[in-house]
Amino acid sequence: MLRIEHHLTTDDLDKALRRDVQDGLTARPKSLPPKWFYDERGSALFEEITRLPEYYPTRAERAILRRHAPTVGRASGASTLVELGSGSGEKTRLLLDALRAAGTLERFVPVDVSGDFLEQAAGRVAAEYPDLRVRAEVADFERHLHLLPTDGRRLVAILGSTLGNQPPDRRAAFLDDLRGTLGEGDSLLLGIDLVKDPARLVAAYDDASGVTAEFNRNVLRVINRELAADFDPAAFEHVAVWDPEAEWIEMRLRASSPQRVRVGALDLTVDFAAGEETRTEISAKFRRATIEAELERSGFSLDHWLTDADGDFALLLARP
Ligand code: AVJ
Repeated sequence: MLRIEHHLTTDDLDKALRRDVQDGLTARPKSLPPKWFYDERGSALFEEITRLPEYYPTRAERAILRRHAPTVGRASGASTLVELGSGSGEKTRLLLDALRAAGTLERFVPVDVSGDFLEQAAGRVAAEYPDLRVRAEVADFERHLHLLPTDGRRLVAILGSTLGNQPPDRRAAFLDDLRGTLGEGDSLLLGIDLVKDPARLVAAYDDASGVTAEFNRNVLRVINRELAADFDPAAFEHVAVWDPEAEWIEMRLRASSPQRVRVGALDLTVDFAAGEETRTEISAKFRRATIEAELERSGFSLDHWLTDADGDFALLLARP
């Protein structure tokens, strides 16, 4: 049984993109938010990234779930799995199966900004789990948490270290907001990538076959198409650097020669100096003590800390 709720119109998305591009390309240093990577091509490139030998997070998180999903299922006792960010793959199924085995599963609520992607993914889950009520929510979980269903015992999953793409202040605001929407009996399942050897971290974001570079440049193609811009993606080099103080990976696009770019829909002309870098993503890496403190500050307490055999990634279960 499948229902799709729309909280975002194409007009909302268009406005948000315009604002982000206007603000980001007139700021110093220039930046663009990572959420605009994910059009159809960008989503396919991300899927390809998750299969790269260098990109360990997806495999590590899947290994944790293969081993510990039953613990999560029993400990949460949830009737509703709310998945913030695309819920299409094996990880979602491992959680659904665990909740079904625990005897509590009734409903699945996948939430994503990309309506087409969500419809397809939710449709597949609904077909595979005929007894499950699937209610897909096309929404921006930074803004629409209060619109999600509140009945039943909920397990809110944020997998893939998605939380790490937000800077610390926005992350805190988001966790506060999430805490405010959860009640007694609900729980939070958070997948986070852990601090490790910088060489491995950089390799995960600068793979030898150049898939991440194409993924990074894809934001320029999205802006070209949606906002009538004339970026030459080939004139921008992919850069991935580890910031040891902030403990995050930063992806940037470096203009290899001076570029003048016209963004028609904004009536904006932007100049890039040779070598100038535009930040396109941060991907924070965590330590147990710091994420535990962040969660506590927002009113969550940590119940389970689950890692893969190599200690690369952690899945944590917390309660309000
Ligand atoms: C899975 C969305 C969190 O930060 O690892 C992968 C996306 N960016 N390679 C991450 C990403 C570059 C990503 N998230």
